[in-house]
Amino acid sequence: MNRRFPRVSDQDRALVRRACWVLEALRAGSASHASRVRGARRLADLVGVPRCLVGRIQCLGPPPEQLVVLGDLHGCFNTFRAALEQTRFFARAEAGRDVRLVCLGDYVNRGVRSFHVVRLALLLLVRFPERVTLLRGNHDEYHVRDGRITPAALPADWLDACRADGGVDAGFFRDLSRLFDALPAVAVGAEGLLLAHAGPPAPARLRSLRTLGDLDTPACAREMRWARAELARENAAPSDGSPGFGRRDLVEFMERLGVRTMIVGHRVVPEGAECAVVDGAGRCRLWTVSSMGGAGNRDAGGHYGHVTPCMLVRRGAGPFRRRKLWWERITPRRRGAG
Ligand SMILES: [Mn+2]
Repeated sequence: MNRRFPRVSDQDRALVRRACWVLEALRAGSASHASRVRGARRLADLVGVPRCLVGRIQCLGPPPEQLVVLGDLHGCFNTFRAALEQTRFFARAEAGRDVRLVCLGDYVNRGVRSFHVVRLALLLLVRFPERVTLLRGNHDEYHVRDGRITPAALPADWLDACRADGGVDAGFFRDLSRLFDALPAVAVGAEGLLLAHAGPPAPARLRSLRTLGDLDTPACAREMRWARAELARENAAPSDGSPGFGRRDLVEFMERLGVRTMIVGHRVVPEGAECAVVDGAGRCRLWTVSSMGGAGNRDAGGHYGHVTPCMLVRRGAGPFRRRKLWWERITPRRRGAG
């Protein structure tokens, strides 16, 4: 079932290095905003801070004319491409329109076109570094030591497919793992918007959370890409040691940092998008979006047939309250038979 791994070309190697360089340049260019971003106690403190990349924190800057958010892709190149076509992202970005894309991570595994997804994501980042944010998911992590590659998340079908296809290029995976390490863990907007792959940091950490800068540690970033939602519970007590969060944990995190809308992927949502009001006052909302799969989607490699792939879109100028966040179904074109 696995599509053969496309041979890594010199162009691909150059693309990965170029993407690393783009992230480095973004960070270097953001140095003058670092103390404001790190020191922010609430997202509203970021008013007036332009788009910038400080450590693992992507500050989104003023709300754009159109924001597109994609959840997990898991090797589904066709849904990725269809989402871009449906929102006319490339054409609008080329025309200099104020459009933004945030991908929530999990580019690889399970689906069969993992590298196509990575390649397209990197091409977008390199072409539009001011418009594209690629967050890191728990699947976007490989460790390479002495030529041995260890994936952080299982199943690692992508790595298995590479192995079956005549061996893995350890040098390429090393470059790629460096790139994945360099991706931001969280994206924030002054209007009260926070995006992460999975969820808030572990509940035990919340009491010591004072500023946005506290999110920028390897441990915290890891928790935010592995967190498991248990909203039916008040406080999560994960038995298996993996970070989980309950409804109250989430509300505490959001209220502490002044987050009104949090958007995550990671958890599979069959409807493609789900919005949960998590506090009694109706101020804190958690959106979860899944952008992979769909019935009969051949890129999905037999997974996620029960999912209706969706994206979140926010449009419109004017005050934040007038900007509606909405979900749209992603409908990839059917490829011809054979
Ligand atoms: Mn995930």
